[in-house]
Amino acid sequence: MSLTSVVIPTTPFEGQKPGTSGLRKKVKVFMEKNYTENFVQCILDALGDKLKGATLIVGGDGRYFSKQAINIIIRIAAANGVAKLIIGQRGILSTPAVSSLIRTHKVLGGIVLTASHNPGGIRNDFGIKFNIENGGPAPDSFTDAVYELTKKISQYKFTPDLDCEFSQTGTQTFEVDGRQFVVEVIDSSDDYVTLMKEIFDFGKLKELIRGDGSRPPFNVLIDSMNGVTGVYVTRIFVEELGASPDNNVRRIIPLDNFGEIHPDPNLTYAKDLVDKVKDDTTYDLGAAFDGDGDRNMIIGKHAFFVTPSDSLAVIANNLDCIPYFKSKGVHGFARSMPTAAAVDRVAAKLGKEMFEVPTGWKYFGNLMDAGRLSLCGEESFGTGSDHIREKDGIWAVLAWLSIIAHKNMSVEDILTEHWKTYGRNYFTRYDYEECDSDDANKMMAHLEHTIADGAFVGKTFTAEGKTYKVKQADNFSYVDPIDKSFTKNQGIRVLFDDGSRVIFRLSGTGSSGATVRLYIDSYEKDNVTCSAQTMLKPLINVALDISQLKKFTGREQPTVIT
Ligand code: G16
Repeated sequence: MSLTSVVIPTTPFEGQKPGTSGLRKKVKVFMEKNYTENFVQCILDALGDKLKGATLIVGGDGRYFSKQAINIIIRIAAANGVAKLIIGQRGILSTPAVSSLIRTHKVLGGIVLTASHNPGGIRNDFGIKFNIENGGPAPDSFTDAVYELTKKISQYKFTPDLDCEFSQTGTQTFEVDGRQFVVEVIDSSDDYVTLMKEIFDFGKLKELIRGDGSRPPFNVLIDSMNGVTGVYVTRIFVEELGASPDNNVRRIIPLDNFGEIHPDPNLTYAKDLVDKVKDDTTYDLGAAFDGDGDRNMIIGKHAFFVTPSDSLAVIANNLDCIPYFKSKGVHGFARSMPTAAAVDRVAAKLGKEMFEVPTGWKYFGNLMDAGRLSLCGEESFGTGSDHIREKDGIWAVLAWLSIIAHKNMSVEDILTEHWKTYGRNYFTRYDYEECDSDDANKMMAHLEHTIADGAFVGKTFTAEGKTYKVKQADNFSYVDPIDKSFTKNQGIRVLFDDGSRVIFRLSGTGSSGATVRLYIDSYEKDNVTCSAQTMLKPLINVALDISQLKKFTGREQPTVIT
């Protein structure tokens, strides 16, 4: 049957400005008449002439409203001359899997339906982001263009009678306006599993998890937090590596409301996992992922916590345990600005280039494409390499298991050995979620004003008997070394003369209100086994003093401490 597209008049919505990683709003906002349609049309318009005849990947973490959004995308894409959509079965694709598929199939890009670690369900969040040809999140220049289009959109193209099933794999062909339009529904995990098998030695990992003649099974507890990784965890950990479906994995069925939990792998929202690993001392490693599978948290026996900054440094120091890097070689390392500088010390020792970029995975892409970056990470529980252009939760756990298999050491011993070699960057992050936006903006303005005072550099602050002298203070900006694009206002940094730092930023991933993030980082050469909260207390008090955070936000305590 030949289908005909129509043009539907619409009017702009305010606030369709993508944040750190795509547009994230309450589900009810996306459900408003034409809201999703407008945004999807603007993404396609921003692609310009390249769109006609192109192929796009579509999928996401399966959260509430995903199926409706995919139906909208199918009908708009067909009407706009897209030749083919490759969709994950039931709309399910993790964010790393989308990145991999874009690269494997060499297509124009992908539309990812997720609000990542934000809660899902009808009362919570939905999100849409676009990933470009290299597999990575679209750069600011693209998302800015989309935003400009959303402010003046007056119509979108739609194929109302196009009904397309995506619950089963297979290829469907339609004729729309006399052109062929193909939808290929693929298995959600095949491509990703193949990629992981190319990167890691699955035989060795299986021996670790199942045990062999020389050592007992290494007991893991992998927690998908009811998010999309359940599909991949089942394939990789249970079917390929022989983990027990009863004892080694949990919450592996993706639910559209994540079972009413906050699918964010940190010590607060993954406390359940932390408690289990603490209580059951047979567990050697626990790991959790977020809703769309790009974040990860690693804990060792007795729930020994590995900060994401340390995780990155340890992986950097042990890349020779991973076959992929042995064959491809190791180029530079990178981290986002608020991430503690532990990896910088590894880069210095190994003689690798080191980059410090703004918060957001999109800032790593150009460096990887230019062959200057192999491994990078962020304090926000993101770790990944140039195998794709997104951070990758499952990859990070497989990297850790490869290191453990190679060194035959516990997570804690690996960390302790690392700190003895390099010293330790003590790090903590305080999040003050859902603050009033005006209050948060006033606090940031106060900080801008404070650091602009010529007398601020050189000033001293004392808390609990420790004195810190300001060496440098700025609002972080970045010039991309490859395309020279300039990004400013990326967070207020106060650097002290002993190497400690405090950083203030507003989150770019929330859907309402403002989240203030306070990052604290301090380096110790020898004193490496203290509690981070004790060690950093004076610096935290200095940060609260400089920012006047309690006065501006009315908050006595953070909502999340990492
Ligand atoms: C997203 C980006 C990350 C970034 C994080 C920061 O994470 O992909 O690169 O570090 O946001 O979040 P915020 O702006 O809230 O500090 P995700 O996992 O939400 O896609």
